[in-house]
Amino acid sequence: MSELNWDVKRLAGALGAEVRGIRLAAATETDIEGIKSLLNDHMVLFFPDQHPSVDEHVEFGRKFGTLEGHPHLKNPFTKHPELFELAASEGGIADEWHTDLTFRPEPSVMSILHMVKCPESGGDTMWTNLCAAFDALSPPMQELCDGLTALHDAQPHGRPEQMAIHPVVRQHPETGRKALYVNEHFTRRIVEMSGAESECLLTFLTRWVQYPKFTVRYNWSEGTVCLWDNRCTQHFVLNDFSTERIIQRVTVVGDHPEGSAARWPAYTDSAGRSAVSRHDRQLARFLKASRSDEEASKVS
Ligand SMILES: O=C(O)CCC(=O)C(=O)O
Ligand SMILES: [Fe+2]
Repeated sequence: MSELNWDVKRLAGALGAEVRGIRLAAATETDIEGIKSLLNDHMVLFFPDQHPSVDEHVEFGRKFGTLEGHPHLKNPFTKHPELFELAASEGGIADEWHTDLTFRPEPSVMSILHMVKCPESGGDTMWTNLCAAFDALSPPMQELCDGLTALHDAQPHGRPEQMAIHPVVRQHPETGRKALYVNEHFTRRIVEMSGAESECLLTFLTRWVQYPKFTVRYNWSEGTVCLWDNRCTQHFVLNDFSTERIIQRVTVVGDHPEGSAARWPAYTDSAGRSAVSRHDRQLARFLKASRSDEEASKVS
């Protein structure tokens, strides 16, 4: 079936669309191209009444690229190491705004989620459009952010030693749009600023992306499949439910976030020792380790 025959309903001003009239388990190559194009327009897509089996879900995911397991979540589906299940009754409600896995050098490109069991009420998920959030900043703030990079770590997963540095403004490889690429869950520090300045700017930016007009909120029904572009969105689960909520997810492997190069050196290079220098230690350690890795790769 061609994209033209699908019923596409935009859900909010900023992002999100519900799509009917296609059975994902039977998606052809043309359908997949149509879905990719819709995803570039809407950033998050919802396909109600799909109810895919685990095999169908994994097969559908593979049509978008190589799949990866979650680095830190145990997976009950041993047959499919790429699929993980999140049962909220066993902890793990993602109620901080985040882009998935930004503590990795190549955070995932896309996730495909199947809502298996809805709570009796509540448990909606929200997404925010990081390009709209960037576009709405004033020109001086855009210019400042576009020359900065930030350190991300996996502290929320109990793995603070897993870190990566990404541009604060990321350019989407397909649409060319600029996205504000910092999140309250994983982003720790602006590399080129002092700890105090970084805290101030990150607090502003990570709250700015949560401004309601950049978001969509989705109320699930069982059997809905959702795809989101992890390069230009963040998401947040409402922790307002008490009965079981189960999702299953597959994740398409990541790409390297591209953006403007840092216009200033890392702040720790020029910082003197002071009472606040302890805030710079994590960054200094990561930069030192990355530089010795670079030197080693030049030698070998
Ligand atoms: O449960 C959800 O709605 C989304 C959970 C989440 O953050 C994720 O799957 O990355
Ligand atoms: Fe997530």
